[in-house]
Amino acid sequence: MKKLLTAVLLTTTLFTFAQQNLISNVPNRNTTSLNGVWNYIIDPYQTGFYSFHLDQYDKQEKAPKSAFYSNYHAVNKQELVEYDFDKSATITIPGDWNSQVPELKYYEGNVWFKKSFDYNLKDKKRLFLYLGAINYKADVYLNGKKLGTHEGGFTPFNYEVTSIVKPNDNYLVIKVDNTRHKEDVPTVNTDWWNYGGITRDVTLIEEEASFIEDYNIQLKKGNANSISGFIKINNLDIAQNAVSISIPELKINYKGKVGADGILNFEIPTKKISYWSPENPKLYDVTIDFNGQKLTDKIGFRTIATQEDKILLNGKQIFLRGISIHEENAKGGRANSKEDALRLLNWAKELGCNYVRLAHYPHNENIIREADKLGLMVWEEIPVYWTVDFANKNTYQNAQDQLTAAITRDKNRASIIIWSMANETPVSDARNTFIQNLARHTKSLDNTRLISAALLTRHVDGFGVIDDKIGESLDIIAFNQYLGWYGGKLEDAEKNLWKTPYNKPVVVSEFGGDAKAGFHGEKNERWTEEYQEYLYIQNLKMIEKIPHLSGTSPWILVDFRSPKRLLPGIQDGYNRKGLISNEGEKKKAFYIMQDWYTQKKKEQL
Ligand code: GCB
Repeated sequence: MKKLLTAVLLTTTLFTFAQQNLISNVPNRNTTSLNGVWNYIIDPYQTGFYSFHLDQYDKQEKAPKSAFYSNYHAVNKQELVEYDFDKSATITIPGDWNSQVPELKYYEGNVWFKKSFDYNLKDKKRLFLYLGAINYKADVYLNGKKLGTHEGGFTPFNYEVTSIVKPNDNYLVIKVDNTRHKEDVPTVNTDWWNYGGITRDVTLIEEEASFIEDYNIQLKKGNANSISGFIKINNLDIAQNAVSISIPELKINYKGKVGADGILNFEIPTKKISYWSPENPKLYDVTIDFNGQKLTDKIGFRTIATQEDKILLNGKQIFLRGISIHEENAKGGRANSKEDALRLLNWAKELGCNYVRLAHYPHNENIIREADKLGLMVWEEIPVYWTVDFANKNTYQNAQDQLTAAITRDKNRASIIIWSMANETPVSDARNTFIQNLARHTKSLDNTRLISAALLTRHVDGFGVIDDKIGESLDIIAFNQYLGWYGGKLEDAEKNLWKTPYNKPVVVSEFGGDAKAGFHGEKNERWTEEYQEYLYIQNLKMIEKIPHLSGTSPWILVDFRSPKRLLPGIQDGYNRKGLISNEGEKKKAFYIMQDWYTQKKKEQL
């Protein structure tokens, strides 16, 4: 058997499978989890990827045994093999390596991961490997065959593995590289930890020969009494093209036929919808039936729009009582599970929020689904952060691909009201074109939601001016400002006036300052809870007066790890702008914000 395996391995011609269209609604499909214990090999010199003369193994015709994805084992005692996954250390997947392996805390480089599994795929069925997110670059191999390479640390991707999987002893090998590069998205400089690894779920999805790949079921833009969208079938057999959508509570039982292109566009007039909102996070049971294959979901219906400088949810003006959140567990490490999501979102609820800004990249699907259930509106963002390489076409394509994947995954979630293109990007022609193109692309994929970006401002003649040109392409003018932290005097906060040429809703997407929980002093002593508390009091006095103000999402819910925050005894590798510490202690400013939101809520009623 071993000999046979070796022969097969040595004669395998490598073939790279193109990345496939993204399959959506994975949690409700027929799946097998590959989460759990995996073996890993730290490979800073990429010894398992290149020969000693730097020939890339997976570009060669045959997979040599020294390529780690061959997962080779010596067949006799004399043979030279210099790696062994099965004898290597183990790690929990999903999970970043920095918080799990002390020696990898600061590591930025290559690590190989291996999981073995059995899978009995019945005749005529198809199997897909779905990777929730890998930071940053992944080379994926199954049974020695390359499935593909993926870049971008926060969005899902999948490959078909029908012809490769076998009943026993499959080995999935993934090389993960979190080295930062100027042209990547994000670029080399960020104020968050570069957690490396397979940070979200790894899942096998079993499907029929032709199946429901994706769908969009939402209210039609501008019509609160019409549900519209599309259903997309993978590998349609035109003789069997009937599809139905049922929403029993709305007495909807729609039947339609998929076109030769595999797509059915539909529109279903309906009445008496109980609209999704923070007060009423109603989700309807929806079932799509395609040739007896049933795919279920829970979908909320709501409209979101702007009218001059107002944000209207279901036609009614709302104020976004928000908070910014990083995808990190209080004690460090990437958050991923439903429990992680609930911890963060329940804190946001306690603060009085009806809205969360999920910064600075698409978060995991669990948190979006929990926000749907809890009635929290969501801003979802891609990591076009600070100074990405705006003039570079590949960088643009990468950003657009990340946006497409996020929208494909999350477009049926009522909670998402805003897609954000960027954060604090420096104005230039190349940057303007980059963001305008992203804005156009977003609207072409989803014209039902609002778009925004967190902008920077200018100071002219004693005014803060919010006049970034790309505001023309946005529905919501959002900006970050740090009065009393990076500049400006808190005592004079109320004297700081703002103006904007845009008659659009304005959202303060960030403000705040650091405090070390438990560190007390005078209100003018930096890093104390009292300083942060005073900063919030004074900023809110100023923010109240901002024209067209429609919401705030202070920076940030919880202290988070950042390699840029080095002050000993205070920061120790953490950005301390959290209203809650990484130990879960609420700081004084938490209660200032909570009171303000209580007040705002009363004003809304
Ligand atoms: C910002 C950034 C955010 C930083 C924050 C800070 O403007 O958008 O990512 O963490 O400031 O603490 O400086």
